[in-house]
Amino acid sequence: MKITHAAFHISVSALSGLPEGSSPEIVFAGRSNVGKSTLLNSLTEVKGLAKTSSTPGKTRLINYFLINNQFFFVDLPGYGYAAVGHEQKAAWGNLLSSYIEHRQTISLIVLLLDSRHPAMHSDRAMINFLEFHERPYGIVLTKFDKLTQKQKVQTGRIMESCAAKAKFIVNYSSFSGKGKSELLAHFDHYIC
Ligand SMILES: Nc1nc2c(ncn2[C@@H]2O[C@H](COP(=O)(O)OP(=O)(O)OP(=O)(O)O)[C@@H](O)[C@H]2O)c(=O)[nH]1
Ligand SMILES: [Mg+2]
Repeated sequence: MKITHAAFHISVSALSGLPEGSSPEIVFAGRSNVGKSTLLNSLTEVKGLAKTSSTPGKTRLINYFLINNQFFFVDLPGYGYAAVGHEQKAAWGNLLSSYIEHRQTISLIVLLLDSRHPAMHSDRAMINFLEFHERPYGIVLTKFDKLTQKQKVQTGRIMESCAAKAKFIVNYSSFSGKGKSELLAHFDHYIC
């Protein structure tokens, strides 16, 4: 897949505000600060399209970006962000889980895991959730540029033992562009 056009479409804070129609959606999910928004900017090559920050909790809404006037990339708020209150956390959790479980137009969920700590409790819970609801998902291991050789081997072993139903696992660096063409090639299978 080649991305020729990318534009912000809409931000929503409730399921009732989601776009109508049948355009397919590729959704980026993962813990806060794992690099979802940065990956979206790297894939589209539009700097600042999705807002990024070194402080966790930057993305607070479900953000839709229209790609090639054909389908959506969806940037989600991260889970596991400690600095928001319990109530806010529960509200986000409910919104995100309902969205992922029920939204018919989702064609693929891209679960981003930090390649240095790929199997944290919240990530395993997310993988179990996706597998239980039989949602199609693939994994991107982010910030691969930060790994030592030893960590690369360890991460590979850990990933073999969880995420049995993942359609793909891609090692990614938004900074170097590693994994980009591989990931875009996977997307071809989910967008007709
Ligand atoms: N070294 C390195 N840093 C990265 C990479 N991708 C993202 N980062 C950094 O990670 C931090 C968080 O990036 P974001 O894209 O805002 O993370 P997010 O997952 O969207 O975070 P929330 O919106 O809070 O859920 C930023 O400081 C990025 O510069 C990468 O591939 N390599
Ligand atoms: Mg973000």
